Amino acid sequence: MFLRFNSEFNLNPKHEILIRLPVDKVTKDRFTTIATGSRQSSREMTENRENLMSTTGSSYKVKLLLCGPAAVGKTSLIKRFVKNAFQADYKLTIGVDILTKDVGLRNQEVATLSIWDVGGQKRFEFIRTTFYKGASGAILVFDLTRAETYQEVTKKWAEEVTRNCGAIPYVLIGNKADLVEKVGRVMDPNEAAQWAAANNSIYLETSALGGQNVDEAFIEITERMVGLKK
Ligand SMILES: Nc1nc2c(ncn2[C@@H]2O[C@H](COP(=O)(O)OP(=O)(O)OP(=O)(O)O)[C@@H](O)[C@H]2O)c(=O)[nH]1
Ligand SMILES: [Mg+2]
Repeated sequence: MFLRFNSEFNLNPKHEILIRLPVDKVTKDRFTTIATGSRQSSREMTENRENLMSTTGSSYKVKLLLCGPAAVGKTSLIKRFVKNAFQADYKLTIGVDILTKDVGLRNQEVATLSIWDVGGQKRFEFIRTTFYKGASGAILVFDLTRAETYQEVTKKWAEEVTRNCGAIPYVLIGNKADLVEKVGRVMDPNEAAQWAAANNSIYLETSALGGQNVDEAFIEITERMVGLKK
């Protein structure tokens, strides 16, 4: 079942949003919402569907949010984690995209993550908190080359997640670590680490381009969500 929106987002009619509602037994009650623009190719849609259907026999099913301002690399981190791929072109996420991924845990059990990739563009602000319901954890992402994104994440996004989800675990990520050498440090990583520690969390620097710390970040948040780590 599909709902179509376009006028609400003031988008070109071609960029309509599809929201796939929870479907049927075929997907074994997987989370099935996939809201995306026409920019998502049919191949990606198919891959999403395959991801939804490939998970079986997991011990935990948890909803994970990827939050943070536009173009910090949320979609890229997920793509690296789920498909081990990277795309240099920026294609903004319209509304939200959802993928699932099974994660093997150190206690030999499996957690099925439903990863909600929340579009960070300001134009989606009015709708995005509706995606937060039922989340067990969040990855908060900022861009190591843009200091203002750190401010936005630690002030606005963290507060928004807590307000809508309660005190769920999260991990703070500074992404695009591969660019730090070229651009230089635009914010103090110790400040990020201290902020994370003060909020009972940890801070990691990642590169979706090279893969640095990407798996580690997703495994860290998964272990926190299922209670294997505090
Ligand atoms: N060099 C480098 N570029 C990156 C990295 N991660 C993402 N990018 C680039 O940054 C741009 C934005 O990445 P996205 O993953 O689309 O950003 P997003 O946070 O999903 O953006 P919204 O969907 O608008 O919220 C793209 O051009 C990516 O290729 C990284 O680790 N290193
Ligand atoms: Mg995105």
